[in-house]
Amino acid sequence: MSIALDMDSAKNRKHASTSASAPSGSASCSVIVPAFRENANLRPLVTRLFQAFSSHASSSELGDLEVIIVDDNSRDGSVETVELLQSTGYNVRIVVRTAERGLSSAVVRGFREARGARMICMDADLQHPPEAVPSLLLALNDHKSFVLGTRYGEGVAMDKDWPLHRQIISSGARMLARPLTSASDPMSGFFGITSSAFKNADHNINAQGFKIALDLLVKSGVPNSAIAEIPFSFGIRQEGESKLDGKVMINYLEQLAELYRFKFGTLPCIFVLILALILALYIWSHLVYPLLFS
Ligand SMILES: Nc1nc2c(ncn2[C@@H]2O[C@H](COP(=O)(O)OP(=O)(O)O)[C@@H](O)[C@H]2O)c(=O)[nH]1
Ligand SMILES: [Mg+2]
Repeated sequence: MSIALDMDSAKNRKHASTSASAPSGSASCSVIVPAFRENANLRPLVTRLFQAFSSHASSSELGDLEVIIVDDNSRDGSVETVELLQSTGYNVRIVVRTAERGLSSAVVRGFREARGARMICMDADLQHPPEAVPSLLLALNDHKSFVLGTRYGEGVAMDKDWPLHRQIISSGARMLARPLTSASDPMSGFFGITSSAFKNADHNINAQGFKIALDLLVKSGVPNSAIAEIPFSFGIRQEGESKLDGKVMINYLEQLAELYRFKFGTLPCIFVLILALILALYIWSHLVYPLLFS
């Protein structure tokens, strides 16, 4: 059985000593799945992934697949589900973290554990279609070291049904990331990276950051020409509930500030901020104020 347990207490240590074992075997492709209380989604996710992988026309080019679930001690039967899947021959393992929590750090942990040269990250809740994974994996090659599943590509009209305020927030958020990357959907949680590009970023990664794909895009130094984009339709969560809370905008702005400093340096950022403030003051005092109050 391949179950790795992180330990933060004597009780867990005792449990770990009986059930943990080192992973075995090799893989050329790794799929990383951060998961918190996703037991009901794990079986359909893993079976659909392997089905999509083996039935793909280019499956021989892809080689072997491993799936790594990074679970934050959900205690909802996820471990038992993975054991069952393993016993029926699926190359899947689960890392149960007990000392750490958080989506980005779970993804980073999975990438560090992975043995594939091509690595994909996807949600457990089936909002990212497992059937699209082979296309993302195949998009990674010597010239493309990053692939993004984009919700804004051709043929995908993902936010046309959203209320106006959500559409404005969504395009505003993407616009703010524009100076950092040309990618159309850098906030996507469905993305892939080669193991070598990941190693380039690893020492700078902010594992507490908000959107890990955006962090990796900036910190791996992957040029815009090396980013592939695959449009996909964002599905509906199948089971369980979203773990996102109301602080998303603040978390996103904090992450942008860090990435702007990383990419452009602190002084240029302060300079641009002061210019933006002066411009905002000018617009307020010369255009908005006279229009509203005179
Ligand atoms: N390991 C781990 N996974 C998480 C955590 N928060 C969210 N996830 C997983 O990350 C994926 C995306 O989270 P979700 O709540 O669906 O976000 P949403 O799709 O933006 O609503 C799902 O597979 C979650 O189970 C966390 O703190 N730790
Ligand atoms: Mg989700």
